[in-house]
Amino acid sequence: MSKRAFITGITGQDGSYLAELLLKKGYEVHGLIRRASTFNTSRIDHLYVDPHDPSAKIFLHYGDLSDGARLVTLLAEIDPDEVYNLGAQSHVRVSFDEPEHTADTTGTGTVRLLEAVRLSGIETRFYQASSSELYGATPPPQNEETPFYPRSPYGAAKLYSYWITKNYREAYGMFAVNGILFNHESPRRGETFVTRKITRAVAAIKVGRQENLYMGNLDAIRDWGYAAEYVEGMWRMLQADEPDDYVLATGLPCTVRDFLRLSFDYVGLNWENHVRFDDRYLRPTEVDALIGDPTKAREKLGWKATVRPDELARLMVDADIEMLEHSGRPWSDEVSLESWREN
Ligand code: NAP
Ligand code: G4F
Repeated sequence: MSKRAFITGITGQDGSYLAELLLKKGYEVHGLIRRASTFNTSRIDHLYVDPHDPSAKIFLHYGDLSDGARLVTLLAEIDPDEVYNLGAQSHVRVSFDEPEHTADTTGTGTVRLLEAVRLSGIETRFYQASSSELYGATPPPQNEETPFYPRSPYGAAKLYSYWITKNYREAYGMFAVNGILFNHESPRRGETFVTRKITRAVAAIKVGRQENLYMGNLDAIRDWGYAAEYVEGMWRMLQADEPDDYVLATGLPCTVRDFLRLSFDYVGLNWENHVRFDDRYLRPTEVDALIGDPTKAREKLGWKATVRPDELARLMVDADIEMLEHSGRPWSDEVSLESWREN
């Protein structure tokens, strides 16, 4: 019997990589998708098999983290061995515009799902997508012992989710863990997060379709890793003997300015000729520096990030150039990691 997993946020960056990973490992994968008037499954279309086909191992179910009753019904029906809660309003800047919605999805959504696990009476392991945004104003390096000080409605909602996950572990003996993940990116990254915004613009400028790129704070320091590697860490957390919380990070600092330079340099352009300032991209409160210490994940889970920010920038720029130049393919990161190392 293959294991069954349930993923909220399966249509997002991480959900798509996690679904891929679990299918490769022989899992039956069930994903929660939101009903939308347009298709919102482009990141997982390549994985989809018609459920009438007996070889189908991926199944999609309509639902929403705001709808607790639906979550109970679904979990009782699917009876998964593992639940990955990746669904969220995940954009920090947007959370200042939509604080209530962010609290409802990114915060209360987590307790709805935990309650659904409890009320449906299933035995399952639970992964919560916690975030380095929890550290907010606390200076780096940050590890599992570092105090939290969130700086946005998104960070505050994730803080609630972190604690409620821990509480269900302690109160009900649930195998529930927090993965405290530092920023991780890929060619599937949402287009308005800073790395992807930069690499898409570099591609467009390179092929002559764009002149300028408007940006906010270039001084922020982030610890940027490659998303495909981080989903392996999520899975490992649920295979451990005991439930615990782990930081996943590269440990390498990089400013937004550094990432601009790396991306523009790669195609032979000077970033300073194209980047302009626009205060609409500033946040009312900023997180200045996130640099993770992933020692615990390395020692206890054997997990390590291997892709450095310079490789990440090259990988994303190439994928965006290819997408612009010829592909009908929506996500062109089939390029193997190995071939990147050779370049
Ligand atoms: P993402 O690309 O923005 O994906 C978010 C997913 O959540 C999408 O599938 C989205 O569905 C779904 N979603 C949004 N609102 C929902 C709702 N009300 N009910 C059900 N599903 C909903 O995010 P990501 O980068 O993959 O990140 C995955 C998770 O890790 C998120 O919880 C994020 O906050 C957290 N995280 C991310 C990072 C990072 O650097 N990427 C770091 C730390 C933590 P639609 O496709 O329909 O919009
Ligand atoms: O790419 P960002 O929008 O990501 P941010 O705020 O670090 O959040 C991401 O990582 C978190 C983990 O630490 C996740 F929990 C969260 O879900 C999300 O995935 O911005 C990165 C930095 C910020 O300091 C921002 O102020 O880039 C700066 N920035 C400068 N100009 C910009 C821009 N960010 C965006 N999105 N757009 C700009 O034009």
